[in-house]
Amino acid sequence: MDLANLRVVALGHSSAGKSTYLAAMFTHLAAGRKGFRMVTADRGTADQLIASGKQLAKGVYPPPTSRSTDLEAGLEYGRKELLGFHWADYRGGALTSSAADDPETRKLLKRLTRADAVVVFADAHRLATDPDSHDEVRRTVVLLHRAVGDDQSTPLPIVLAYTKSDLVTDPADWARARAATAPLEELLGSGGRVRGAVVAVSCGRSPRAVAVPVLWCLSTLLGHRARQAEERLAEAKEFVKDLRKEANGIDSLVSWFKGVESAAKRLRFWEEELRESKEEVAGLRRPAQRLARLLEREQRGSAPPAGASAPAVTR
Ligand SMILES: Nc1nc2c(ncn2[C@@H]2O[C@H](COP(=O)(O)OP(=O)(O)O)[C@@H](O)[C@H]2O)c(=O)[nH]1
Ligand SMILES: [Mg+2]
Repeated sequence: MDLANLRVVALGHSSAGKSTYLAAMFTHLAAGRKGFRMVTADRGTADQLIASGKQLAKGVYPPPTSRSTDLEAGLEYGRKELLGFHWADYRGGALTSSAADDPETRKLLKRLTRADAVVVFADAHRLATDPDSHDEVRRTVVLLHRAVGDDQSTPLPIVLAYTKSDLVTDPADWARARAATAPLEELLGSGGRVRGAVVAVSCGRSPRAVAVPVLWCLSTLLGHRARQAEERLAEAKEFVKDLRKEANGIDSLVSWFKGVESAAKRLRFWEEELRESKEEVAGLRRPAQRLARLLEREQRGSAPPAGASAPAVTR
């Protein structure tokens, strides 16, 4: 995992609402929130996203396009770039084809095995009304198992975003939609490296939770890196403390005599480690805490109405 180049895969059937989401999310975060700001070097794309974001705020949806929207973006804290990510959007094809040799499926599988985070877009309205959409959910679960893979050392944030939640008002419809996605919600709560979240999103005039899916991914990964740095710092402190006791003239002489590395030399190494990890922690701790707080704020009221089984959010 490289915090400057995180790979986020957006998965969802065509017309699930991926492009609309991207515009709403980017517009919301590019305006700046609690010291964080989303930026992109690609001015053309930024202008386009913000133009559709502004239309969305008026209740005007962009026409559906089959084009997939990719975005290279960063999240700034203060004026400094904190992390960078690539948002890759996957259209329907690979979700409906079960042939593993289909080129689009193969490409998607490759992307998924390398993904740092995945956002699954599921059209809540369609799930409630069209039984054909249920097969897609099952297929998504199969694909996601590939993303989870065997490597257990890094967390994998996976968000299930129910889109068009403004169109689903009847609790019975929500129950139907959530029953259909139960296998997916189960995977999200399955533990291991999976850090699952379930969110009801709406992008129109009364936007809901538009920042949550992306912030969940970024905050989970940043938090993990910050904890790793804290652990490294604690380890370096211990070593330095012990080695300071050991490093003296006699130790140097004995080590030289035995032909082993002296405590003084190891001390120099661990002092350098200590300095580096102090610097790393200083750069990560505060932004990670702040980002977690921003996520918490944006998450309020974002859980979908209760459905079949799984918990709304798992950590
Ligand atoms: N009511 C409602 N409709 C939405 C919402 N998001 C997307 N849509 C509709 O879904 C259509 C397809 O969305 P799009 O983002 O192009 O889907 P994509 O193929 O997954 O990128 C849009 O043209 C809108 O009409 C939403 O939050 N609420
Ligand atoms: Mg699209």
